[in-house]
Amino acid sequence: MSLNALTFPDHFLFGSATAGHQIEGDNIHCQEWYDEHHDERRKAAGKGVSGKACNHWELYRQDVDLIADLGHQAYRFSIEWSRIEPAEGQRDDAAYRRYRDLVERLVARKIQPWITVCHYTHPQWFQAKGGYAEERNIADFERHCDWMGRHFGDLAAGWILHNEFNSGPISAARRKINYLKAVARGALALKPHSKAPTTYAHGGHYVEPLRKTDPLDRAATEWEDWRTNEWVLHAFRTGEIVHPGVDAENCAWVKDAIDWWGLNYYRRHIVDARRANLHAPYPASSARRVLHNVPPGDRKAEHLAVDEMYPDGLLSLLLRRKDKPVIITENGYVGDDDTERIRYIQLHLAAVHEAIRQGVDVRGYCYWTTMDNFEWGTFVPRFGMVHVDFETFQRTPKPSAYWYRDLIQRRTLEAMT
Ligand code: IFM
Repeated sequence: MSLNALTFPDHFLFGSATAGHQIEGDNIHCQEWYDEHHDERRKAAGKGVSGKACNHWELYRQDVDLIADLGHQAYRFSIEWSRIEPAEGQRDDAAYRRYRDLVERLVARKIQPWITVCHYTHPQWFQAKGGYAEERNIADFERHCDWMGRHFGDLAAGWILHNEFNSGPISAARRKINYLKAVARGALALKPHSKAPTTYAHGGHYVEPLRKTDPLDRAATEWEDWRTNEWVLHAFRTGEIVHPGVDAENCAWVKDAIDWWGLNYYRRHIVDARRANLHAPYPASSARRVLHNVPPGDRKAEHLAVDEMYPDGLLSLLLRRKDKPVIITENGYVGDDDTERIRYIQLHLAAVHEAIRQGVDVRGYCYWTTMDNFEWGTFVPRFGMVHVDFETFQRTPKPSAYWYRDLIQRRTLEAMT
């Protein structure tokens, strides 16, 4: 494998990303927190609770300093709706001031704040009303976006309305469609208050047929691609919402409601039409293989283990997004082998560079994730560039954090052989 020196355009942003529930701790008014403590099925599946997470709620000042010292130009993070509005119609001013201080500190350190309005977690009161199962509840999110625009619109560099709603099961079609409409209505509500671009973080679900010439595998791959990716791109491009299992709908206001494409990407998915859930194991491939890099015994962690790095999947997803600017809202390596983390970033940034060369207007890259965090049920898999001791909350940058800082200064990926 070889990689020539690749230079990124001056306007390209190098940054990192987090989500409130995964780092703040004590996010007690959200449904996720409630479920962590009361959902018996979740407990039976061996999932843990977020607790204090990284205690970022209290340590945010030192975290901003750390992110600045590591040279990041952009920082994607979420402002938790359930902290801002813990009960319907009641705002928590102290929580608002703490987030405002975070954003002001980022701006003071010349780090662009990319604000996620909802990263999976919802206020309990919103879920009690049915959440996104009920189309009428989108109005609550729209109202919240208007409030967010009025309170953070002067400083936000970008808005990510929702995270990875695109790829849920067919049975959740109605809910997925309501998420899509919420992204569109939320983006339109932010517009009067903010010049910053709006987007959502698309869970980049790169799919390939197991047997390249098998008609069933090919058809199943097309189907997977539509129900996970293309239905959303098509909706934002045309206003037509076409999701399997639901009659199509025309919503002119959805067309071009967002300004940029946001894209999360981790790995490829192999489709086998002869399996009930269509997902096949990775075939032996020439792609660079990495070790199973999480300890056995933690089911969630095992599920995240990566068999390979597949940057071509990122390139392919980017090449489908030539019509708007793009920001990579997440891309990251899970595991303790920090040398492999550097290799993962190198390979994926090389794919980003190639996409730019081929005409995609990619404006930035946010590594997932700034610091080790709570991975929705477990602290075992570590994605961070900064190691976190979950007992003492001590932060220790890994070698990859310093490597990334040097890359940001040089703006050139060094040659790799
Ligand atoms: O940690 C998650 C994040 O919340 C959403 N995207 C995938 C990440 C890694 O699993």
